[in-house]
Amino acid sequence: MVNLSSRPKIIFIEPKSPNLHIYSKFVIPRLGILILGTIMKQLDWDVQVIIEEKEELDFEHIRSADMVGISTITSTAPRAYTIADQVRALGIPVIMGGPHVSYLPEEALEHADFVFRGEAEKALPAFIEQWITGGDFSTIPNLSYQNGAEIVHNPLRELNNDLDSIPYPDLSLIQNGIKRTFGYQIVPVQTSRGCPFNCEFCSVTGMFGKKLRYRSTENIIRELRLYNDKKNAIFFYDDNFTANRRRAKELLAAMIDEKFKFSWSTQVRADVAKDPELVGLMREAGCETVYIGFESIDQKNLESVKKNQSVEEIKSAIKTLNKNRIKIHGMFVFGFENDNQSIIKETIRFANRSNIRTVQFMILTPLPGTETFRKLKEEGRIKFFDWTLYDAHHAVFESKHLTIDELQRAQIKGHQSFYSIRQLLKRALRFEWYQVLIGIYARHINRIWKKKNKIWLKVLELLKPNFNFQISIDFRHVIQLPKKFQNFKKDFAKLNQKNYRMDRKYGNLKGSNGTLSLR
Ligand code: B12
Ligand code: SF4
Repeated sequence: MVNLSSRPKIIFIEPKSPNLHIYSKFVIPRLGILILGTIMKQLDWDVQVIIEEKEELDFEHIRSADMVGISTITSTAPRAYTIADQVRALGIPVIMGGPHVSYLPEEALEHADFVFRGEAEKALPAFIEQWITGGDFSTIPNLSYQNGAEIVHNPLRELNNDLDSIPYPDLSLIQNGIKRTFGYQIVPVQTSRGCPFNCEFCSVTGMFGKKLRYRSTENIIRELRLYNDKKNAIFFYDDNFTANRRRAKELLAAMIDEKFKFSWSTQVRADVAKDPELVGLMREAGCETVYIGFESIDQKNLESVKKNQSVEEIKSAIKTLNKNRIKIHGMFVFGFENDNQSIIKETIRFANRSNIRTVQFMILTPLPGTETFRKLKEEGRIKFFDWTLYDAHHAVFESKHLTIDELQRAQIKGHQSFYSIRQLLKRALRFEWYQVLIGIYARHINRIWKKKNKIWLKVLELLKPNFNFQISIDFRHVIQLPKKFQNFKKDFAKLNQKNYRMDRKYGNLKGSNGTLSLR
């Protein structure tokens, strides 16, 4: 039996990203801890949600909690573990969840008392009941925990098919709500979970299943009414908003009937354009921008990761969406098996010439739990295991035809080219002021990113000629190299001195725990 005050307190934390990414300015939380926080509030707990990207952690304040819940993806896992260690040092129990720890619960249990794998809306209240009464954890679905010397992984519960039973996330659990960007509040709403596709690099299906699950249209509309303000911009967090066209049309028709004042954006696949009526309804219902994972303009690449998408579909999607005045944020990935310098060049040229408003060139990232991770690890091609680098902006594995350095440079080149002054002028001449603004912001982010990652880029350059060994940087950013690389060590030592100077000016260069050093 735990000794608790009459109104126990739980603080949920979303740790900040270790590095800049293209969305850095748009601080929007993931929904998991907001929903779980709402459930805990309904159980009469005092709940607070801290988004570290927005608000610094104050451990004096955290000390007042009876329990701390941390949510993490792969790139924020090291930061999540550091926070967990600090919280546990205060004698407060820590629970953890999110896609990274769902796949690597043993790793997380070195820092947390309990780990929830997969969805937790049902498991958390059941756990809390047992925790308070000092009961039996073996009955709690999805829970991993240490029982003496043994680690126990309870079986996973079937995915919840009744999404209407999940409460609307209470955004007021975040102090001062979600930060406004350019005067707008971006409001996260999720209408479905799961995706019927199974792209090898994606961790969504492992977490949320291949079967699509939907909330009812009435349930969604009721939530949307709470945000009916033209200063709001809804971001539908669905992985594939139009996966079921019939239900998407039903929802869109209801949104049109409501005459909502807000604009919205979401993620769709290129195949959305196969149904022009659907695209027309999206526009009519206020769709501003769609985020599309085009991934590659090389058919072999698309097939190699089972994307189930053709290059023709990409081109047709761009045409149809533009015709309907829906902006496109195109996401391309470098590092697939067939990628070489000429495909990279072609992809960048394609992005520049197509009417895509904003782009993101990412680097294929072997996220734990995915087929890509399994294959690349088995083939010994993953060279860096520092999770802070797993943010789709750092090259961590050897691709077939490109060195790690070349892969990294390809991504930088992509952004430099798409957001070049020349491209910005072209957009200005077309009076696309929003794109010009985003372009200026992207140029700024790219510049800072390169400065902050100077050491990283240098490391890749130095390692280029002899990259046939495995390097691992651990969470304290210690890089392990075979002894024979003495020259490298000297260069590295020089670099590290610079690093100290830059560190003061730009903040931490390599994550939260200090500088890169040789062991
Ligand atoms: C919205 C979103 C974003 C937003 C906001 C991100 C943010 N604040 O982190 C934006 C667009 C900025 C973004 C950016 C990125 N994203 Co993103 N994003 C999403 C998306 C689509 C929805 C997240 C969400 O709210 N899900 C719904 C809620 C209900 O799920 P949840 O938060 O995971 O919570 C449930 C469980 O995980 C668990 N749980 C979670 N936390 C906790 C905590 C406790 C204590 C407990 C008990 C349980 C628990 O219970 C919850 C309820 O069931 C997901 C895909 C997805 N379907 O989840 C990808 C996803 C999270 N993103 C991903 C990635 C890779 C990125 C980027 C690195 C790359 C990129 N795309 O640019 C960046 C980095 C962002 C960062 N934080 O550093 C990956 C992460 C995979 C991984 N293992 O790391 C995902 C899963 C997509 C994928 N393709 O695999 N993203
Ligand atoms: S990348 Fe998109 S389409 Fe592919 S499995 Fe993930 S969510 Fe589905």
